Amino acid sequence: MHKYTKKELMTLITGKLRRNFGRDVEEATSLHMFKACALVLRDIMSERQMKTADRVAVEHLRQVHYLSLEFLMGRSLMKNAYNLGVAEPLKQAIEGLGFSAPDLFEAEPDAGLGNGGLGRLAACYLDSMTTLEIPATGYSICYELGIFKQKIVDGQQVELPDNWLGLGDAWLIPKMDETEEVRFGGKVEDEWDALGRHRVKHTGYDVVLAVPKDMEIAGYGTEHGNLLRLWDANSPTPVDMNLFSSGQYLKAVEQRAMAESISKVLYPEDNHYEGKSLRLKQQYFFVSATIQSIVRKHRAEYGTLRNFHLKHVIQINDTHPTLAIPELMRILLDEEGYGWDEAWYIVTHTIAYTNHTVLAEALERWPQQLIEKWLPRIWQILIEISNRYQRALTDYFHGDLSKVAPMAIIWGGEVRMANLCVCACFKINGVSALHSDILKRDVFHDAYARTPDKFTNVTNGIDHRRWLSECNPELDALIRDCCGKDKYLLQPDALKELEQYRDDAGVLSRLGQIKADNKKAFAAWVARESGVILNTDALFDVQVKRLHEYKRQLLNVLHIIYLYQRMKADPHFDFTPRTYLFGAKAAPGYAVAKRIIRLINSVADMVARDPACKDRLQVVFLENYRVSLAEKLMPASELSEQISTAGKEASGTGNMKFMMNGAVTIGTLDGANVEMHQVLGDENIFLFGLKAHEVAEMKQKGYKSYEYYVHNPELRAVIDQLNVGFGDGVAYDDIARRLLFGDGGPADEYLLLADFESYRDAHQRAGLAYQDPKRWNQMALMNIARSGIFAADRSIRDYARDIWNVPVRALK
Ligand code: CRA
Repeated sequence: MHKYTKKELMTLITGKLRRNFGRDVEEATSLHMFKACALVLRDIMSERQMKTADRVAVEHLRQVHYLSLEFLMGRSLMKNAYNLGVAEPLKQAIEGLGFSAPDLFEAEPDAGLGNGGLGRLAACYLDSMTTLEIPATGYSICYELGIFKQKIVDGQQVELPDNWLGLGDAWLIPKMDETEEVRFGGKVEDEWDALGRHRVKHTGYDVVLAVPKDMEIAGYGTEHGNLLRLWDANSPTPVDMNLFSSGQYLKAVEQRAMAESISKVLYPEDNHYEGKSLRLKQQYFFVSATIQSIVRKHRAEYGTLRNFHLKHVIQINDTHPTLAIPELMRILLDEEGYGWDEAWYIVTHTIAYTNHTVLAEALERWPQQLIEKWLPRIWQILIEISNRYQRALTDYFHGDLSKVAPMAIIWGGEVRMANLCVCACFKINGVSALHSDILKRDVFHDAYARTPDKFTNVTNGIDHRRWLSECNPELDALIRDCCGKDKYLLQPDALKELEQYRDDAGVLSRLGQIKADNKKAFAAWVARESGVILNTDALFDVQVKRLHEYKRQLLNVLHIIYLYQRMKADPHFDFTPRTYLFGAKAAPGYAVAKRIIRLINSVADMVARDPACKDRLQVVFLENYRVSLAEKLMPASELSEQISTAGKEASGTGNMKFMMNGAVTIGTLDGANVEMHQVLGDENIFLFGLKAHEVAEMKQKGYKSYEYYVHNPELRAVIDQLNVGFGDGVAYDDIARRLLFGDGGPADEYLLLADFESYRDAHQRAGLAYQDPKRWNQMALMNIARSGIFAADRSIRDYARDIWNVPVRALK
């Protein structure tokens, strides 16, 4: 592998400045400089990716296609430099050309093409698939606007557009010649040719062009290169072509607007389904372009699709790309002329489905009329799949409608995407052990009984190179000293070797010092950005994730109010000083979530104004939580809040980032916390709350939140204060009502009141442990040492072995 030097990189960068921007270094702005650096790295990656593509073609290798409506990539300059092994020389080259390297890295906008965990997971997996040398391609939409930018104005969330492409497009290579055509609307008719052969005739449709914008993906310590293919929606009709005919003209304008709106904006809902026709069009646009593109290349290489399932596996990230199933059927039936059974065999041996949620409001159920109107041929195919499945189920369950009905694909005028996946996919996986169990026992119980071999688990993982080595260089240095240099970068299990130092006072105090330094660095950044001064002597207690009622940010707030009240009532109340940090975006239409953000800000304000809280209690809401903010925050965090109602968080991945950076978790036995607890033991995690089965039982019996309010005077005082407010003139009686009476839905749906006391006790234990630095540092060390199983490399090895059936890079 060629090792680029500072000098070489300087030459390459100045060359780009001159050729692409007509500038000498002296005239270049930092934006030119950023783009020039990106282009230099892009060239290196393109070279490698093309070699990989050649090898895949020559050796006829089996390929993975990862379809996801979201890839939350964050920044790429540092990441790519790191993976290419040029991080140091690049920094030197930038400085050598008279620019500040840190400022330049900071100038890059986050590619925010995702909402939360699901989108970030896809990004981490691209890194691991490439590092593990799997021939793989990611596919998504090239949204012009990523996840909105969040401003807090008067304590409330305001959304601003995130136009990332101005600089972000430096990473994208448009490939006009690989444009695909996607059809919407029109009508389909049966036709027979002179020989009596049946054909489907589709007429009167609108065409949207899908233009690929490819992003190169570099792996760590390998020449292997993969691509993320982002589809940009374009209109095929230049508007003025049809000026002479007014009907045509208006239609052309309409069509143009429709086409261009498709890739305009990412839907900002996390874990929530909204049956909007634009979203359906996004899904089909992306799926159709992707499948056509894979099929086109396959045909060119093999001249037949008969071996398609042998050469490709398509992994769909949740149900959002489910239309890949009927779309591949359509191509095999209508374009290749295969019979139903042969087409179905290929489809059902190609596509695998990852489920990411059990929340009812997130399950996609598309209204029949919407699909019928926009995707008439797909609709016909769906009916056929649904009918055949229903006959098979009726047979299998001896006509028992109580089994058949919940499993049906088309039912009550809706298409149930998860059921379609369960029917057609050869594997179905959940994303943590607990979640996969819930899928088998509960959500897909009867499907599991019929086809148990389809169901499996792959616990989520994170890119430990980004989320540890890159973002926490001091900790990386300590690990290198203790765990055999850089071995852990490709063998995350090597982190275990840290355990030998669990009683080593030197290592423990160094670990403590690293955390202290990272807290100071983070506080300095917050001060620069917002003017807020964080108390770095206090325990950094952090809850950052999307705002969702099931994630229970509100439980955290209730407990903070409790601490405040105790402190006010008794100035000698003994508790460990805490700096509470929150970061969370709420979906713009999720009113309750937005109220909770405002509540956090009201409480933060009250605490900040009260001199009694000085040096003891601080609450700060970090604006615009995003990947690049998380990279600064994780290394500085000490207590990680993972407090969802048990059974609701499919996995969580933030929990793993905290753990790897030596934060200790306070959490419920939910999602991957269960597996964290398994490796950590009771002594290295602060568990509390009801277990998943207890939650179910309590709901079954009839949960009455009001009883907790009546019987626990401290909790009562907290909720009463919601009614009164916090000194800024805003009352939160709506939230109090929701907890006690339900405000339309069930009272306290997520059992905050039931878990309150146990949560408070866990906090007490955590506070006490923090008073003993040696014990705390030891816990931190054990968390880091045992976090290796949460590396995305491990997840991808699981996928490769249990689902994809592809070889992976061997460990040296
Ligand atoms: N919101 C789950 O809620 C999980 C990620 C990635 C989520 C998280 O618990 O870690 O997926 N589910 O598996 C989801 O998006 C549509 O469902 C998430 O990010």
